[in-house]
Amino acid sequence: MERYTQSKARYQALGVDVEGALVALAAVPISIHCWQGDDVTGFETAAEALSGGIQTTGNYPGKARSPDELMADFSKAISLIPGKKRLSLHASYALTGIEQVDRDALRPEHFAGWVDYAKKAGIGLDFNPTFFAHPMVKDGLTLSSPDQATRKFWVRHGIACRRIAASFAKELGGQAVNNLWIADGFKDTPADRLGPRLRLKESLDEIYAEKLDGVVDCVESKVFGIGLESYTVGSNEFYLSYAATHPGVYNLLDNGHYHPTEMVSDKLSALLSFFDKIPLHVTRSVRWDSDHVVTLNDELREIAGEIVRHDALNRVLIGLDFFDASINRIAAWVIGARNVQKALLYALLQPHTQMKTMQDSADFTRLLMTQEELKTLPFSDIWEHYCAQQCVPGDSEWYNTVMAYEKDVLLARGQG
Ligand code: RNT
Ligand code: ZN
Repeated sequence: MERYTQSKARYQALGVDVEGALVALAAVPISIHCWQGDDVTGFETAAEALSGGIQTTGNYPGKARSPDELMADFSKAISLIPGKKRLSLHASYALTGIEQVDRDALRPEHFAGWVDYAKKAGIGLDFNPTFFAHPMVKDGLTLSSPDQATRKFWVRHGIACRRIAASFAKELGGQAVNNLWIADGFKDTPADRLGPRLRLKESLDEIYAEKLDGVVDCVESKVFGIGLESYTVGSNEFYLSYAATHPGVYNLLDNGHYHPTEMVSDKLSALLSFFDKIPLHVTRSVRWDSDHVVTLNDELREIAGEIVRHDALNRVLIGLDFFDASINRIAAWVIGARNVQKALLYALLQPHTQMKTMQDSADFTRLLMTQEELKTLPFSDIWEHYCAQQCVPGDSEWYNTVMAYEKDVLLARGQG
């Protein structure tokens, strides 16, 4: 407590409202993805191998094999993460029991178990249609397929998923993000780049035709995927243009989906100039869109800085998207989500108004000095205080809880 008081005084001397920062941070929801818990496997009985150029690597023991296991693991993870949490589901995590329901026939009732779970956990739900790992992916294409039956199947899936997201919003209150990502693309130089994009546009128009309350529709672009190196139908320009011309559809930014020196932190202010919301997938790409666990690196801090300094905490919808099968999966969730919280707190503990004034008066020397000296202020004292306030373990404490759970629960599951 004494350390907190002393450290708080140092921030306050710079004009930072520390107590206000903690209140603001506690109100920001982080949408945590279900798919870190089982390596993006899902529960479909006829599940296919992961496709679409995304991949999990590693075979750390104890992955969740059933809805009950995934729910238990997720509950363990969120008990160790401060702040407001949501759960982001994929359509492939439907709870259809022994019944086999194809993706175009999914209905809200197939997610009733998740809604019950969310109600008990006191969290909101977000959703993602699953356009990969399925026999109806034809020659690598879904919504942009030249085959009418294929394209229509996936349009039906898109429509079904929006209705499921709307049911989440209705059941749980507030809004539910429904994020559409497809892997459609080609390995080698296409003969026709326009045709698939026009078909995708037509499919999206069909999917978004129905007016639904409570759904935040999002489209997620990508630069390339493994096996799809030469062309991605849903590119950045395509979806950005689509969102800009279709009110109610938003352009989701995944920070693993751009050229390596292109930064999502720099894109936020551009989109904030035109959109009232920006959905995010926070991830970490190492050499490619590898979806490593999010670390507290410069770009994460810059993304958080942009959100905070433009007063956009309620306009940027923060979601996580990583999947590492080589380490304890609960620890992966906890490390990634706590890092996003840390980055936001770090950003909230900066004198942004003063720094903007330095920029506007061309006092760049003072600005650089301030930016650098902020880095060594006693951040961890404020963070530890926040964790205690939120009734979650501090930095050196949560790990033992995860290891005890691994020993008692995860290792008892065996492989498979
Ligand atoms: C893939 C996209 C997409 C997926 C999830 C599983 O590159 O980032 O968001 O990771 O839908
Ligand atoms: Zn993503």
